[in-house]
Amino acid sequence: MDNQDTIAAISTPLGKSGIGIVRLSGPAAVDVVKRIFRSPKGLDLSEVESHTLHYGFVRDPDEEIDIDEVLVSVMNAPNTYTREGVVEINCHGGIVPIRETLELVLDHGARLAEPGEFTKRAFLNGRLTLDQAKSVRDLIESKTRLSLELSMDRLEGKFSEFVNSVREDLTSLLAEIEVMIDFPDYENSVIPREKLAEKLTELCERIRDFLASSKDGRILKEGHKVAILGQPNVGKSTLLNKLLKEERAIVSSKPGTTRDTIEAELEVDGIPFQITDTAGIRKTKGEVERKGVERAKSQGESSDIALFLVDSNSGIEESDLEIAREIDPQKTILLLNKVDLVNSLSREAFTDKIGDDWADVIELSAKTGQGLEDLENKITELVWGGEVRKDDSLVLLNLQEKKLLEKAKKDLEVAREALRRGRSIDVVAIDIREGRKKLGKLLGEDLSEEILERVFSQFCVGK
Ligand SMILES: Nc1nc2c(ncn2[C@@H]2O[C@H](COP(=O)(O)OP(=O)(O)OP(=O)(O)O)[C@@H](O)[C@H]2O)c(=O)[nH]1
Ligand SMILES: [Mg+2]
Repeated sequence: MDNQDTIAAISTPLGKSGIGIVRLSGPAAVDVVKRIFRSPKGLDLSEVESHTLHYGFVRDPDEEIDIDEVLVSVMNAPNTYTREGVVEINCHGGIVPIRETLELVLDHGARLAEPGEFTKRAFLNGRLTLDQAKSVRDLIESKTRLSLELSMDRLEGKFSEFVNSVREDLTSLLAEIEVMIDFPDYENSVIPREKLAEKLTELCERIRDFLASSKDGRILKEGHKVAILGQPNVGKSTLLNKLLKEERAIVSSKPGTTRDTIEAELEVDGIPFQITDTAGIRKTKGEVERKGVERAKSQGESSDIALFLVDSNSGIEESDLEIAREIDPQKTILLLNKVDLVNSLSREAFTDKIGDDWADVIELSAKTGQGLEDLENKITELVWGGEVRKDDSLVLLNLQEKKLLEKAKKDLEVAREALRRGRSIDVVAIDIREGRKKLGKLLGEDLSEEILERVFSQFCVGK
């Protein structure tokens, strides 16, 4: 790996804000920036104290024109993200000057960074474990505050900490086993087989609990599924639009307006949701409509939370009862919609007929927004009250890591089984070593260059 060159990239997304950072890392970072920086005070960037911020202009030295008014931060090795010299140029003038600034540093000695190369250098220079490096990716991609916090937890090493501690335990267990293998006659060296099996069981349980907590982490990142269900024309699409605060779905007084499901992302109190508006469910004749209705039903089944709308003006109808039979009341909020209309019936008129063991019953007007806050509160309450809590051990696991952890657990289970069946200790040791190796892999040990490339190329350029 040649880390002698200096890399550069735009390290902020090119959004509308017009503020962006061009970041450089490598031994020549300061020298490169010096060539294109003009300080009104005549400041020399190679003389300044590390980790300080300096005002000035990015200047094209050939054309002798100022490109942008900037703040430059200088961070000398090794106390930086990559452990190399890092300079960040904070541009203010919009996308064009940011691009021009990047081009200038590339013309004056820096090379364009590959995707994820900053993080890769941090990893290779021992600044981050592989796990932490991947967290940076999650951090970049995480959509809401809460999952951001979870990424932060992981960045602080909760995941590595856990894998490390299990691996340490396996290491000492193996050390004892090796003694048993090498000195079978030395009595003091023999650990009772039950004790070994017990220890393996304990480790398997720890991995299992950890995997369970990471499942919640996954949900938090992807969002809980919320399905809006109900007869045609009860106001499902109106509710979707109200929750999203935008006109996503078509609303009309004609029943059967929504023909297929509409999905959208929603954030309530920092929790991400994946919300689905469905076609109204009723007995149908048309083939197209029937398909939509079937999908609506299956949405109801696969969702974490269902919002079941009925029209508070028309009372409970046969189709409502039919839907009610299809869904789990525990995860369903019954919404008596259109309460803004004068003819809306009493709450009891509904619960008498359709039962009241719903997670909640809320009187709502999707049109005016009345009851909407109650609904949002209830949705978050269902999340917090249920299996998803922000727990210390929550981490974000990607699928590959989860699989590897599961396989390590499997190895330990096989070893325990071999112990039970009275197999020789040499055989038992093989699976324990195998499990330990997989945990090592999770920590970024014995990873081939090829795998590393793949992990890091998933990062955005500039990270
Ligand atoms: N007064 C009143 N009208 C509403 C309310 N919610 C929806 N409506 C009206 O009811 C009609 C149907 O609304 P939609 O949101 O299209 O109903 P939907 O359930 O999506 O209907 P389909 O897609 O056909 O299944 C529209 O005319 C809405 O303006 C409400 O809370 N109060
Ligand atoms: Mg609709």
